[in-house]
Amino acid sequence: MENNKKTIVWIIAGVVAAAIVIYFAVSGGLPQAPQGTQTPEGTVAVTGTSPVAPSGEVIAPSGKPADNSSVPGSQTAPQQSAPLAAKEIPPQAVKLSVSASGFSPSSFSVSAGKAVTLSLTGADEQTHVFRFDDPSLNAVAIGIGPGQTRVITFNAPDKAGTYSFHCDVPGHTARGEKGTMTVR
Ligand SMILES: [Cu+2]
Repeated sequence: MENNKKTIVWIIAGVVAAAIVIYFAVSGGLPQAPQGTQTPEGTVAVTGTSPVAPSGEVIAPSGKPADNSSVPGSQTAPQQSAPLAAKEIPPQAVKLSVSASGFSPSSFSVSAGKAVTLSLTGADEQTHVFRFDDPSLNAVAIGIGPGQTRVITFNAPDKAGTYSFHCDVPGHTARGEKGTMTVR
């Protein structure tokens, strides 16, 4: 009788241990605090950027899902942050810098439809404006002054493919300030 009870205790302990191992394997590790600030609309990566709803959709100031093809900075557009310190760039951000020698890195990849937080840092004493070439991403724009960093959160296009971007300041694209975002 005693031995049976011990066996049952060990079986239960084994099942609990297995459940814990499976939980961490599935969840990808120890539970982490959400990256960003929680608001009623969703998680904000950096103050001023658009919140990401639990559904994964980026929400515009209008309260509706952000329209990437709208006018940059408008009520229906994904919002860029105010200038912030480089150490405030959220850990999940795709980090780009730009100077007269171009964007670094000049290419990056994102997952189709997923919320992307993109940071842009000016690495010289000039103004730069990140824009995509495709009108469907017209509102996904970041403008920075000399040495500034700003961040934008937007939903990647649902359609896989390569989306080119450039610096919109006259003369800057011609000298090589361009690159590509690959959507997978
Ligand atoms: Cu530029």
